[in-house]
Amino acid sequence: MIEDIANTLDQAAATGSSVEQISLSQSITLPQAYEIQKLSIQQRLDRGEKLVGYKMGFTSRAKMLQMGVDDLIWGRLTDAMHVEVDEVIDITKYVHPRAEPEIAFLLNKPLSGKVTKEEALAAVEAIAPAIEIIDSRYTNFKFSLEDVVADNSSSSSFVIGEWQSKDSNIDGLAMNLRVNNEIVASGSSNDILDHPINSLVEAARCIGAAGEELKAGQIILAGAATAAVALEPNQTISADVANLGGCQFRTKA
Ligand code: OOG
Ligand code: MG
Repeated sequence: MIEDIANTLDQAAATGSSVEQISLSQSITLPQAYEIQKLSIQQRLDRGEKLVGYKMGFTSRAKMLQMGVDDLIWGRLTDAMHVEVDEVIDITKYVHPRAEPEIAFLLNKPLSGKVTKEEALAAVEAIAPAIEIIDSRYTNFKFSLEDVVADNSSSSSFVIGEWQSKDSNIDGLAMNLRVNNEIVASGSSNDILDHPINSLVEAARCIGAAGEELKAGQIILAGAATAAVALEPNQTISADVANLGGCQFRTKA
């Protein structure tokens, strides 16, 4: 049953088609949901994709309120999910994509289990402004906690801006999401668990509890500072994070 759900979600993601929420027809536990996520991402890895990091979700109130889920979640990132800065994506390949402004950490040391903020920062090689493109595979972007976790926490694509020094200040930075240069969502880096480094601490804890570790060279997305915004054709979407800079991508007309 777990395998069947994992296959269904993998195929939905691969073909950009929606499926019914699992929780409408059967009940799964949170550990089972993470097991489904792992199996469905394994299908991608079996097709040659590489694991490049992890994403944290529901690390801000804005996101919890938008989606009605208030537990931290995480998902896996593969190389095929990476969208280059200025790349033009075809949103017909997605189900109902949304964009959200984030901060990314690049690691130069492994991290796992209970770590302090200082230990987390000591494992950071660089920090960058980022955009996550989330795309729930469930009809109408509706899900329970277990549903979204099984669906790799809606992870779909991500854009990373230029890497900045690990010593960059990331405390209380204004973060904006713009569509065609107009601000559509604004927040602060401290909307992410009071400070984005806390998200890396949580990533080490959660992923450690799942028996995995964050590795040198991996990217960790800290989670969105604002609600996500639905994508439409022919848009330029950018995120800027005060002194960290910004990044952008476009959608095909
Ligand atoms: C779940 C993913 C949440 C974030 O940054 O909070 C997330 C969703 O909103 O569909 O990526
Ligand atoms: Mg996100």
